Amino acid sequence: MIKNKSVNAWIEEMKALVKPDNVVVIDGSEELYEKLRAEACSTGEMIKLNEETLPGCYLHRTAVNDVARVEDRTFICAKTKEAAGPTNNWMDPQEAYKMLYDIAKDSYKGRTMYVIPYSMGPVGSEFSKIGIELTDSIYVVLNMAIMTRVGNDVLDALGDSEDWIKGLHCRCEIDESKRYICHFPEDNTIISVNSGYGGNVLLGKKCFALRIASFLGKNEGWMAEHMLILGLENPKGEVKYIAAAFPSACGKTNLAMLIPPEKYRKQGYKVWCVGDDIAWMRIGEDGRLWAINPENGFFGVAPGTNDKSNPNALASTRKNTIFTNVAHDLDTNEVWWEGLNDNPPTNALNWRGEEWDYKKYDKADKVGTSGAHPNSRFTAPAENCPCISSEFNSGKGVPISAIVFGGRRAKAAPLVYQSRDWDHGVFVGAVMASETTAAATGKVGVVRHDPMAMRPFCGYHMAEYFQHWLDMGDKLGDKAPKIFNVNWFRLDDEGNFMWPGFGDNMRVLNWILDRCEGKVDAKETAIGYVPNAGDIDIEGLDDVNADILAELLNVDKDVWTAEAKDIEEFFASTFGDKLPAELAESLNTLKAKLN
Ligand code: GTP
Ligand code: SPV
Ligand code: MN
Repeated sequence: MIKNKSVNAWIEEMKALVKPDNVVVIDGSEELYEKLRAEACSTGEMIKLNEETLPGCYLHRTAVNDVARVEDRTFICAKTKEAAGPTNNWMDPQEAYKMLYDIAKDSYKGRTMYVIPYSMGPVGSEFSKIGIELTDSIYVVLNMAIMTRVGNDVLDALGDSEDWIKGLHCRCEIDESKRYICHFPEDNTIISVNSGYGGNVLLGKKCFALRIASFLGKNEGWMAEHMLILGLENPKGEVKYIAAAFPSACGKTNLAMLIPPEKYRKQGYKVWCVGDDIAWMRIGEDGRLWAINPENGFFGVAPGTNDKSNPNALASTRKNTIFTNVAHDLDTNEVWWEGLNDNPPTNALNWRGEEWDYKKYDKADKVGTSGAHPNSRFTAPAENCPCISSEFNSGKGVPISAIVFGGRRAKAAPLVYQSRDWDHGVFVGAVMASETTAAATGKVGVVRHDPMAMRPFCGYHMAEYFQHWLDMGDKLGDKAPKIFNVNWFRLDDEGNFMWPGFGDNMRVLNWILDRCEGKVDAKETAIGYVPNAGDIDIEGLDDVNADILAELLNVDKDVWTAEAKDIEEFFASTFGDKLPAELAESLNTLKAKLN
């Protein structure tokens, strides 16, 4: 059925290893998907939800020990440890293959091998890249069918080419102690064993589109980034595009689908979503930076999504969506999660599939007592999104005016600031830090350095990645996007968010675009340009007055002196003398300006 020789040869090799009972090539047809859905429902792997209120929607529960990315079990198996760099786990490729093949051996016995030909990016676009994922999970097939472009036309576009990414996924026994997510950047290969959760097994996403693609991008002169892409349309109908990198569960999906405050809507402002998680960016013929979203759907955080915080995301999940690890309302056969509304179901199963009493919910023990897991997710087709950009399927991408970094910082980072220039912007991205979230296993709420929100996703030495950013800036010259940093998560002394966030983040995006167009002045501080009082519109905000805004924009000398010390320690202990000189210089400038 598959004509490509290199693909066939690899499938034969993998069949001999994992020994499936049979092989099914995913052709992209609705008939085949329908058959697989029916099979998954018959085995209990998926539950069909209320066809009237949630047509085409399903619920899936992963194993209780398998609910998030496993960063400590994720490896970059480059030839040398040095090539993987200080921020990645490393394993020798030969040792890794041997270990993984021992685990994978015979693991498809009694199971079917599904062959998923998929394209990251519109099929046939110059920007796009093709992968083949082998999996023994129908859940993975059906998720990949939403998240990527899958089927025969991908094989047609591939033709005889040997330029494609291998991905082997084996569920095995979902044994945590043998769970490994391994990347072989020099072989264009990904192997994932003993997991069935999203980012560990939907190999087109973090594994390919970030870890492998970042390595390809460095070698080929482009960028693969953990960024949303949005278009902001002004009342004149002009659309300007912004790409923003925030760590996992720090607001990318929400910002990408933002609905402007009423006052702005009335004037004619609109936000269009191009992507909510990953951007591939190249320099176009005009010398500007152009971006595509390589994905075809949203694998979004469910908790907190509601018709006020993110109506567009909620609307995207009302049909043909797969829900993972949310609560199941047995009365209505619908789904529920914390923050959806104030009416938790009274006859429901929690994310583990146990009878659940919402009255026992304890905020301090979300994993133990909540209906939905804090990292429960929806997999929704991008085409469902009411604000999907008309450029979403454009093979050419969209031109980026501004790059925005951001994270969860209770104190240090102000609401928004602008870097002095591109190189300083690379520093601003490199010194990002954020509180950890439920998107990865491990402790939640600990501040860690997460440069460019790429710490878990950069497929090579991060100091070289910084250098690649600097090199891209040299090539872009005066056509480079302007670089900013935002923080929606600043807390007051009582621990409340000081900024309303969500739709009101539009007020900050407006300042950012005004800066890009040279329409507004700013105040120079030690860390960069901060808005002048009065240039962030707070009209109509109940909880933000001029004093609170001043506090939100304040760059505290003591806090930043401590921050500079912490950055210095991070740079020295992590990168040593591999740190590009431009970043060391920016740090010196920061220290000098603080004095
Ligand atoms: P990944 O899919 O893991 O990469 O996450 P993401 O970056 O797309 O994050 P998402 O938009 O799903 O938001 C994660 C959490 O942050 C949700 O609980 C949101 O409610 C919350 N959040 C998003 N935007 C804001 C904001 O502007 N202010 C506040 N306070 N919370 C926000
Ligand atoms: C993230 O953790 O950044 C996600 C979800 O987008 S996952 O696909 O699991 O990586
Ligand atoms: Mn993400």
